[in-house]
Amino acid sequence: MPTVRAEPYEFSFDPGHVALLIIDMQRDFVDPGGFGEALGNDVSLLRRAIGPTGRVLAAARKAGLLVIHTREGHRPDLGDLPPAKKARGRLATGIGDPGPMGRILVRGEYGHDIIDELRPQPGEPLVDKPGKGAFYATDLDAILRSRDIRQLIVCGVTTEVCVNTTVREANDRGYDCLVLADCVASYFPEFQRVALEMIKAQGGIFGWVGESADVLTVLAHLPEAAQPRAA
Ligand code: C5J
Repeated sequence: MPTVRAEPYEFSFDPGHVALLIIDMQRDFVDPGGFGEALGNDVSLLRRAIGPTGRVLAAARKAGLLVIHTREGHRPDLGDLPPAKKARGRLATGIGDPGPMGRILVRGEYGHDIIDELRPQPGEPLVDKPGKGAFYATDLDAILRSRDIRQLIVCGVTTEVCVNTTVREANDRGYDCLVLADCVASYFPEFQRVALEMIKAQGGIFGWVGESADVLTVLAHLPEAAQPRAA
């Protein structure tokens, strides 16, 4: 089995059973002029993850890995938006309200969609999630199990919120997660550091933390016979 340099120890890469999971690389979080920036955040901190994630995405596609994208958001009628989530933050302009890129975190709106740089290709599952975790109230687990996926390479935003929540959910369901430090990002440098520490602490209590360059090396050398079927 190929191994990837990682912490707390090397990650054994099981080529027939690994998928790439890209979490919430949505315009409203990542693009200038979106909801994230309107809240006063510096989106350049998130945008650092775009280049490395794009390279991992291209390599994963070339290697035939299953690629899954997620988006956080809600039905246009907001029927799946818990009142507590709507009220949180006491925002003048919050989820469901008209924002700089359409109604904020509402499915079908421009700001809710994935950024152009990482646009999903036809056939790549796109999982719409109403919560922070990608397993909550979605068919992600069914999609992964139907393809016998047991390992996830994780990219996306934000490290301490939707990435961490998803990795914890995945861990409880028996998946091994390798989180790529340069492919995940936070608006808060301290949270970025600590969120990654939490994943790899105590012998990898939630998973592994690695770097995209090491995964790119492994993906480039996958024997063709070992490659999983994308769909
Ligand atoms: C947040 C996310 N931060 N995708 N969402 O609200 O992490």
